[in-house]
Amino acid sequence: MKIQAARVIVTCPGRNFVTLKIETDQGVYGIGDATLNGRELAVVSYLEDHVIPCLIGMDPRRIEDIWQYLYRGAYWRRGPVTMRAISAVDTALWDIKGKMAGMPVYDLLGGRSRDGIMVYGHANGGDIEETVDAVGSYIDMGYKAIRAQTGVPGIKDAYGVGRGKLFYEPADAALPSVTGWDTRKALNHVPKLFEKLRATYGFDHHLLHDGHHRYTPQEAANLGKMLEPYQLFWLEDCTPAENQEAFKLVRQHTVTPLAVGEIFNTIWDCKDLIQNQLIDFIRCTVVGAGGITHLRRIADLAALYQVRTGSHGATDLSPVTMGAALHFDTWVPNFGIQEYMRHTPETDEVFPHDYRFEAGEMFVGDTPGHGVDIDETLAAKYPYKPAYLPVARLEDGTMWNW
Ligand code: CS2
Ligand code: MG
Repeated sequence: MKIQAARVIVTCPGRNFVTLKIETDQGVYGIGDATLNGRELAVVSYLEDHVIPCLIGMDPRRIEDIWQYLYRGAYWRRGPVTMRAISAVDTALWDIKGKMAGMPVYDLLGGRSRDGIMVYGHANGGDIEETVDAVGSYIDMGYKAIRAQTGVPGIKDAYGVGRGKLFYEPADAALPSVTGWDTRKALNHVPKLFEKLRATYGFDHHLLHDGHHRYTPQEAANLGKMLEPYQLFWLEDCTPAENQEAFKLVRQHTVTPLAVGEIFNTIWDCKDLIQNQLIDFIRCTVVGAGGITHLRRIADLAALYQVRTGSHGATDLSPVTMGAALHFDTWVPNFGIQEYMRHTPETDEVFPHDYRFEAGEMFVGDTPGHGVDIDETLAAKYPYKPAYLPVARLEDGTMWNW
């Protein structure tokens, strides 16, 4: 069996997606997601110019060997561009293997560990009242877990506050828009949101919050401590994770569970945080961390330390990633939660899929492979549109972490 052709499809049904389609000489094909929000075309070139020429003629059944070939063979290891390209190949190959075997990917991995996948949605609002209402509507939709973000008085476009209620989309401009940040104001405000949420809805639902890399370790520790009475499911990206020692300081001061990893690419980014038991949830996902083959290694390492998975699932990860992730989640023993930001109806149409949402959980179907396809004719109607994530600046103009 041989890989006969592979091509990259770029489409923008409301937002940009990069998809790799691998075709075999036996008529079976597989697809993988290679979307890197705001830097999409770098991965397109990486795949078209440097990966696809090597793939032609290879045996698509050798998933592990092809993974090692692309990782070791590049010499330049890791990084978001390389690892997204590897992930797209890997995901497409698992799709092909599933189709060949007549089995869904979760069965190839070892079978079901659970029926439904608990997901969390994003509730946000311009102020506390609006966010409290938004959380209420997620509860009405059946969600068991909800991420809550709110606008902060005095901060221009605080992180996490979108325009739409269901389709929060941060990459919103042809050049990065400028948002503001002020840690003091956020620290005054965020605990009040959770106080109000618990007073309004009680403690039956899981609540989550994303710090989006904004706080210093000391500030993050302070926030975690202030949030303790509200029993969060997790506090995410409370401080940047390049210097992982920083999490020691946070950990020493708070029992609020910590989640990190949506921008990690490999097990090497996760290793110290996991082995030193500095986090509770690892946020790596299929597209971000080298596909199913590599994510499995990360989850197995995490399991040794009772760290659970909590895969990134923002709208910039295509339905292909969502499908593959849900198969992974259906199997992985140390599953925690899955993020689920809904895609727009246009996106769902371009990527027909068999996963579905019901009562706060997602369910995968039994279609062989990962169960997500791409309608290429429809995809061609939505050409690429440059779109960037915002940047953040402090009041005096200093660049901060968006
Ligand atoms: C966020 C993301 O979902 C999350 O937790 O941090 O929305 C993130 O900002 C985007 O994926 C960036 O592309
Ligand atoms: Mg996040």
